[in-house]
Amino acid sequence: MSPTSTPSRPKVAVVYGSASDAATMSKAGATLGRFGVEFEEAVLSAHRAPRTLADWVDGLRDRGVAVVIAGAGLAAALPGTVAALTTLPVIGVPISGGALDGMDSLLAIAQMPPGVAVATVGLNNATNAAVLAVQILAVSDPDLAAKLATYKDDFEKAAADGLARAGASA
Ligand code: RP5
Repeated sequence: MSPTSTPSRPKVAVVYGSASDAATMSKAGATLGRFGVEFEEAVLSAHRAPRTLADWVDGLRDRGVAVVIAGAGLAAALPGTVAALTTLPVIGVPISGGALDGMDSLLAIAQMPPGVAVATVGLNNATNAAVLAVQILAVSDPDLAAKLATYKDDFEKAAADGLARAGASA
């Protein structure tokens, strides 16, 4: 299958192996959107369409993409294959389902051979993949770094508010 969405200047590419992964991977897009990070999205299987995938990876830098988020289930070759084909950082999202319910994809994505790196997040955790992508971009983008600081502060505020409410009701 070919790319499903291409904005003018995407900073992140979100790719997944099947349309059946779309709901899980939509959390990546939602989080990138929250930070105002443009992204492109594609459905491409490393096993079913390897040549189309390689062509797509070849064009990433020219489109301005700096980070790839790749999600797949079962014998999840997609993140590792993308990492083999590019020097851009690749974040892998193992997706649950099938007879082994994600243990297969978790190990396939995490257990990369030395020299070909994939940063693997937890099962179905496309949100964290997006947060990590934003953190990578924020190394050279002070505005994004400020947004990340606010994002993390909000966790502290929520915890403090919870304690205050618990104290008030005691
Ligand atoms: C993987 O196989 C995909 O990433 C998906 O998680 C899984 C099942 O794909 P479908 O049979 O639903 O297309 O390659």
